[in-house]
Amino acid sequence: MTGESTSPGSGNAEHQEPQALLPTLCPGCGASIQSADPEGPGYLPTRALEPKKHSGEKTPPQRVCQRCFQLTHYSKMSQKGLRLMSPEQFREVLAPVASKRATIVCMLDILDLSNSMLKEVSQLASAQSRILVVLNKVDLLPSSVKLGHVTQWLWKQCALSGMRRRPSGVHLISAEKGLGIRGFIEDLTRTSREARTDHVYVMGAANVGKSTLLNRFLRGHPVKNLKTTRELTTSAVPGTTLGMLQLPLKNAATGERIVVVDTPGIVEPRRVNLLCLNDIAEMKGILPKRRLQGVTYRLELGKSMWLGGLVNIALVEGKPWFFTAYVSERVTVHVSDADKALNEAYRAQSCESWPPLARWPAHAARDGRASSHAH
Ligand SMILES: Nc1nc2c(ncn2[C@@H]2O[C@H](COP(=O)(O)OP(=O)(O)OP(=O)(O)O)[C@@H](O)[C@H]2O)c(=O)[nH]1
Ligand SMILES: [Mg+2]
Repeated sequence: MTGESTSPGSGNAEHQEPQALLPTLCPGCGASIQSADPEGPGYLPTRALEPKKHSGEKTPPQRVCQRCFQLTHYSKMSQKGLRLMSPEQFREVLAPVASKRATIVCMLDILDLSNSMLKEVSQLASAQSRILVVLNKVDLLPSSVKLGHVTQWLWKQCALSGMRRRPSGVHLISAEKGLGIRGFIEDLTRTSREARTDHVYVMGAANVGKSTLLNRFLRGHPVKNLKTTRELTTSAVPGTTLGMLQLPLKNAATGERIVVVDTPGIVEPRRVNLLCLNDIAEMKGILPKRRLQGVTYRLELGKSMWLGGLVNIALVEGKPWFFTAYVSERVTVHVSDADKALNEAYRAQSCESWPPLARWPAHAARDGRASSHAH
């Protein structure tokens, strides 16, 4: 799966066999392109590559696989399109990184820091490599939060996380809104220069925003994109990127060149979005779009707080306590009696919850993680 995305055949496309026009990798997700198995990764029907006669196209434009096309244009994907890599598969795909001198960008998600701080990433870094930690999606932090405090806290979390070595730097960014990108690029080129490498691997848990960061680079400023390629596929579905895609860039200020590589996300089984795998609308809905605003409830003994139908926090002993939930604007928060929460009939009729409570028993039965108890 490794390699650089290539554009479809050049020359007079009309006189080539459709099979010969197949690009090697999907420029959206990095999967190897194939036209044999419609349910497999990288599927692209050969007819999609034939130039449209009426459009006067000589060379067909870069085509993405069917899965990327559906995700991008219709926000949909078949259940079979969901490709969650096991840790073993992940290690296999990323094995080449371990033998390279590289800068490793370890990307974390402010929405779920503890489950995006992955030891695998630092374990994959070779002895000559440097690690930069970036905490993404800071656009979602409440405006009262001081970013300087978050940076200090992030350094501490890195030290506590068991990372193999101290990162060369930490950055708070928003790949989507472009916050912190300039400082990050400066540090990235400086770190790569010091490590005497031009290869940068962006790694991390699924859904943290790796491909969104590369798309930000694609749009240029403060880096110049040296390759004409379409945008990488991004989505709320974990496991969107399936292979490695390279993006050669030039630092607009210093002229230094680096090759930034997008990688598949590691699937951390405790991430809450995995509870919504059956429904792409839910996966989208639980990701906040606006700054988070806390919703506070005072829980008394025997009461419990529902975060949609995904999480139930019950006060099972101790004094009344204030709980503040930071969730997507679409997720409902409400309080009920703890014993009612465990009552099937209550769940069935509580249709005001979103994501629906009806899904909760299946998740809870599957992995026992949907409920947490506060003491
Ligand atoms: N609010 C906010 N959302 C972001 C940001 N970056 C990414 N996202 C959202 O996070 C989701 C995942 O983004 P991707 O770029 O596909 O994540 P990824 O790490 O490449 O995911 P995989 O390919 O599955 O490993 C998408 O819904 C993005 O819109 C950000 O800076 N702020
Ligand atoms: Mg991706």
